[in-house]
Amino acid sequence: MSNRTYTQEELRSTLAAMGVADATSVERYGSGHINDTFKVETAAGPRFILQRVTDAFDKDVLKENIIRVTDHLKNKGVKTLEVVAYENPWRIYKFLEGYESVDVISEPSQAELAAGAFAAFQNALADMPPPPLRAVIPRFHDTVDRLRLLDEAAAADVKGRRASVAKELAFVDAHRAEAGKVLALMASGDIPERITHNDTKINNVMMASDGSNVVIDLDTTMPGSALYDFGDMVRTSTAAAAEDEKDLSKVYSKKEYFEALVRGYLAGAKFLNEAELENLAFSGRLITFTIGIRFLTDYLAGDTYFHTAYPDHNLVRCHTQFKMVESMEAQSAEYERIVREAAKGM
Ligand code: ADP
Ligand code: GN1
Ligand code: MG
Repeated sequence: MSNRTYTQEELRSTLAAMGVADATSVERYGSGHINDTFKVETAAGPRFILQRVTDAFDKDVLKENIIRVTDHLKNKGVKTLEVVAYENPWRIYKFLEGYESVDVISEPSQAELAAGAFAAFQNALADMPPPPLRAVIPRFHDTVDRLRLLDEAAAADVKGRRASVAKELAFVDAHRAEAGKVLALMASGDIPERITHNDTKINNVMMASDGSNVVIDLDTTMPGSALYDFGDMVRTSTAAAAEDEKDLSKVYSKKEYFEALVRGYLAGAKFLNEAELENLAFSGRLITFTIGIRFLTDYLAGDTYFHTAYPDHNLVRCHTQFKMVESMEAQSAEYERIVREAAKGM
């Protein structure tokens, strides 16, 4: 689904058909990997985000989820995305004026704030009335299933890339044993299912200079584990460099960002049980490993899922993820200690 192109005419007629007839400019926007996102300026003044959602989602389920989640948050007085129009595969949101997202954190306070934002988001959705939100992509964070999909892509080898990724596949093999740990704890009931965001990448929280924030990219909000949300925060919010940094000496997990993240998350996520607390540090390694597997799978499959800007973009991203896993492994005793200390004060 990468890099679909659109004519201005197509974009403007889509907008007009959805009630925005006075667009003065429509430009690609942001650095999301999944949807096609555009910033829209209008003659009357208000700005909008126009998005075409990926074909990888079940779009009817997605629309229903987005409307239920944003309505629920709005009713609780939590600032959220405002849907202006939604006609699959397109939707229009109000532009969040005064808020910005970053791809890499530059100070610990941003990690603390983002973690608090996602904890508040989980708290606000804890009392969503039934029925449960349905999955837009089944088994989204199921690492064992992601390994199966990687094995399939490696066996099919549609682009003839397998021989060149022997080292990466060996890294995966060396980590297979840990893949099912959280799944087993969920199956036994030790780790509860909660409504979670499931894509807590740092650029999915918009921040304002006064410290207020809005959690965005609600596409994967559905039943999941708090550990997956925390893990993805560790993956992106503790990274010293961009997800596609080619110089791996710059890529590592920063302890002071991890400390800030734990502080921010535990201050808000009072609901965590013992098994969740015990696995918080591990969840960072697990989700980072899982996303690395997904980038590698997409590389082998011919770059059909994540947006890419150049031919080996997904492989470069896989390398940063595996380097982050190694960095977290090297600091695992310290990371475990940080969580234990912070949990004492809960
Ligand atoms: P993707 O699923 O492809 O990541 P997102 O919904 O996260 O798409 O949007 C991509 C980027 O666009 C975000 O990281 C953010 O910078 C920007 N963005 C999305 N929605 C809004 C909005 N309502 N107002 C301002 N910026 C937005
Ligand atoms: C995607 O949509 P975006 O860019 O915020 C992906 C996440 C990955 C992330 C890796 C729906 O996030 O799961 O962790 O890329 N989202 C989806 O950067 O697959
Ligand atoms: Mg996003």
